[in-house]
Amino acid sequence: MKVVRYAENPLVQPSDIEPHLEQSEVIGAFNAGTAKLRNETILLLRVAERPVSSDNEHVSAVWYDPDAQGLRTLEFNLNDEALDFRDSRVIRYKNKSQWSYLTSVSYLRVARSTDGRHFIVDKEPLLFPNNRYEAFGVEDPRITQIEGRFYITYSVVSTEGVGVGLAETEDFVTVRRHGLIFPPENKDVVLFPERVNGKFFALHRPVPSGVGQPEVWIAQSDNLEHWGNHQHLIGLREGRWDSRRMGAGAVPIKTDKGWLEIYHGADHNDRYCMGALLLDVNNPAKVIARSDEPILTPTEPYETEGFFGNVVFSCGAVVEDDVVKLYYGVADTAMACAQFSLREILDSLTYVEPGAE
Ligand code: MAN
Repeated sequence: MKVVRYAENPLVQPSDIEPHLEQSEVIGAFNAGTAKLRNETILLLRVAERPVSSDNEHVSAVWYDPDAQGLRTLEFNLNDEALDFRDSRVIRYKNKSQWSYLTSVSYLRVARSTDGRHFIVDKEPLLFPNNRYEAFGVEDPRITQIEGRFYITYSVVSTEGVGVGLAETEDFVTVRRHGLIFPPENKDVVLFPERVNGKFFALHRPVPSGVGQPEVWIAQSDNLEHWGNHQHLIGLREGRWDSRRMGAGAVPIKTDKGWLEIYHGADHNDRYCMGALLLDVNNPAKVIARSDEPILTPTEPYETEGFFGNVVFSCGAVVEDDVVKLYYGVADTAMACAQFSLREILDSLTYVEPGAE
């Protein structure tokens, strides 16, 4: 399959962005949702900032304190035996009964482009943590245009866990929150762009903590806020690129073969790749075909090296006839884009035997 990465990659990176917080640095501009607004390509970036460390012995975490209704900074000593700093994204207490902190706070900020390659980042965030469920940040937005309005699904992170919020905008200047649509632990919620048999559909990814695995589910709704009729959709595959973790990525694309969903999978080495899934056009809970091999793997230096390397992670694509412009976060650091042929993606899928999934 031909994959054409843009020569301009990475398209947006931390150095392009002024920090929003004082005494802070931008360490990531990644995992952006996409939309077309008139002649503009919109990237709704997940921007991650962290306080600039005062010395080499401490790291700080900043979070929204709902009681004080403002931001607070906590300092952690890197030599503290009670703490585990091995994952660059999280500060964990070895004693599991104490909650973890994130090493950065994420919020959502708009970048705009008229050619899809050169982006200008808005001065202010579109969505900044402002309630207890968003205390540690808002992350990884997906944007679906439904009946003329843009709906944003995004991860909310707090001591209560990771859940999913819904917001709505018309212009990417103002935004209205609808509250949480999936409680913890859940992520990677993507809404279908139109009703099927009169119902709205969403893909979601719960994380069972006892029995069960982080796998993709599908749910239905009459109003986008209340979801039911949950069904398990696809599972992890041992020995493959999606053996450890997975979740929906871009908004499902309606094709003559069915709904094409481009999703992410990670293996046991935490290498994140993108692959695809084909769902029945009239019954999206039915899997027709799936990628045996990923369609995009981290190979370029900007994909293999960064804050958390070996990650390609898409939250949105722009589709024009046969051309799929897949925007994707690289190494939890920056944004890139690669072009695919829709037909080639469809032709690359392996058809699932009835009853096999
Ligand atoms: C994981 C990673 C992080 C993210 C947290 C909370 O650790 O995806 O980037 O901040 O989960 O969602």
